[in-house]
Amino acid sequence: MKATLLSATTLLGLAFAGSAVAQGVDFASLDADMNGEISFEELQAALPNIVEEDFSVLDVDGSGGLSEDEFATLVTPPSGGADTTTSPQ
Ligand SMILES: [Ca+2]
Ligand SMILES: [Ca+2]
Repeated sequence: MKATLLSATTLLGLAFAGSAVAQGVDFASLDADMNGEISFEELQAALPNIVEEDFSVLDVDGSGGLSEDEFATLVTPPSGGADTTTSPQ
């Protein structure tokens, strides 16, 4: 099964979220209950502007939480990388 394609709108949202994540939020700190996945509520605690639509796109396997791999999608720009507005620290 192919993963849901990211819409342009979603990409804009993720770019915003990604910049917030880049400000020092990591997987371990987001996973408040340490169950190995980041729930929508856990993600929303760090990214108040994230919407369930974005979350469901990130949750590729539909488990209801983001694994580390799925979370990596949030912090790593999708293929292409033409938009390099985030400068390396
Ligand atoms: Ca969790
Ligand atoms: Ca998942």
